[in-house]
Amino acid sequence: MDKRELIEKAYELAREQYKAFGVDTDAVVDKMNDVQISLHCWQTDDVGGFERPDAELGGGGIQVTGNFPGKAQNIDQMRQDLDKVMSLLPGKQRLNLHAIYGEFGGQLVDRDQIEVKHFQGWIDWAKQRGMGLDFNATCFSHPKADDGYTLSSKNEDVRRFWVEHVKRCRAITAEMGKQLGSPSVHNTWIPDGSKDELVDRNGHRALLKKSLDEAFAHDYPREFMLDAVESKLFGIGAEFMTVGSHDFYLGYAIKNNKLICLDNGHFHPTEQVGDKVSACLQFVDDVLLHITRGVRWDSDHVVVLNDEIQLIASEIIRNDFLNRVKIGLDFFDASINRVGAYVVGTRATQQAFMRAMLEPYAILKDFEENGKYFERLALLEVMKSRNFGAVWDYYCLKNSVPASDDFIAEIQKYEKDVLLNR
Ligand code: RNT
Ligand code: ZN
Repeated sequence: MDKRELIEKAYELAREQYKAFGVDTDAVVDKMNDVQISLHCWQTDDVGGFERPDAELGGGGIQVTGNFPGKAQNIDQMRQDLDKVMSLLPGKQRLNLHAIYGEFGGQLVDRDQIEVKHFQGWIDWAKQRGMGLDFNATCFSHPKADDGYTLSSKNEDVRRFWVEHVKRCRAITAEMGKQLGSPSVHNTWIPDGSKDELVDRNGHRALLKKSLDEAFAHDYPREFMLDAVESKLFGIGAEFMTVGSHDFYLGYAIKNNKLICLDNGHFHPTEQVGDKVSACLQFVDDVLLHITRGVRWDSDHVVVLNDEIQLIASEIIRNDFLNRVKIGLDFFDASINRVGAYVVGTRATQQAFMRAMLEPYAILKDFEENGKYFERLALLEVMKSRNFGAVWDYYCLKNSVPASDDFIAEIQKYEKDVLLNR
């Protein structure tokens, strides 16, 4: 039997098995089109950016480790990698850019000077591919971020500089959304915090609120852009206190009708972002996710299909929240083939959503509401061993992308032909 026949046969059997649980696998394969993932461009170059040649991630408590060969060193290489990644992913994705990834034409354009023209190339590139774009202010890896504070800085010049940067980033984001006909999300994350005892927490938080109010003063139509704010528990070098904590940003988002960005590396390890989705969505219209894998800390390992990611996806699907949750990725690993890392992490995220869709939710909910808790637990366990891989492979086949492990050989070839020649 050839591979295609094997996948189709396995799918037919899986379809019958799932049908017995009241799950329509054909509908699931179609519904997967609604899961649009915003690909974080920074996995291709370790959050370096193109402001300066050989730029490296600096400061802000985020770190990339490893030096696997073949990192994208310019925009062409990054686009080549992104196209390769997308060719190995089923479904349709968006692209998530940071402000340091503009086309600056070899000039040093400071962050308070960036304009739409520096991103027009990306907009055109996305348009050709029928993709939406998302955007992020880059409030780190910059001399004006070196003392640990940006939007909450007590140095008025520094604070104003970052306010101007965020304002410009929002204008660029709105233009992206306008030209591409799909709202672009602008996310603000800042590294601000203190390594050690800080006595004026309130002062910095008041400054952050003031800066956000200034930077967000201009209202853009929702069909062009949406603002998100990203909280964090701590970062390296900001262990003692982080200005933009979850309480701070959730409050800000609720009061100002913004999106709260939940990065699952940004909480205490026993806290689950999956549990926060339905809590936040009682009070904000939309949530932005940064899907990642923290290993002991916010290490941004490549996402794998683990319980944490599954709960996030399951909560979204169980409650039909797909239209209120924007799905972004945020991991960066330079110790293995970056394109391979990208594909593994994105596929794992997609798979979590597919598994969530294959859950017999109506039956489980019925057990729950009738106090049948053994039955609920048992069925959840049984579903773990159903043949979800057969449905996944069929979905890949239908999307003309490699199924099963076939993408590994493709990436090995790309490594040999492209990455190792850089
Ligand atoms: C940092 C935040 C932030 C960044 C990216 C590069 O802790 O998670 O989202 O990782 O913006
Ligand atoms: Zn993040």
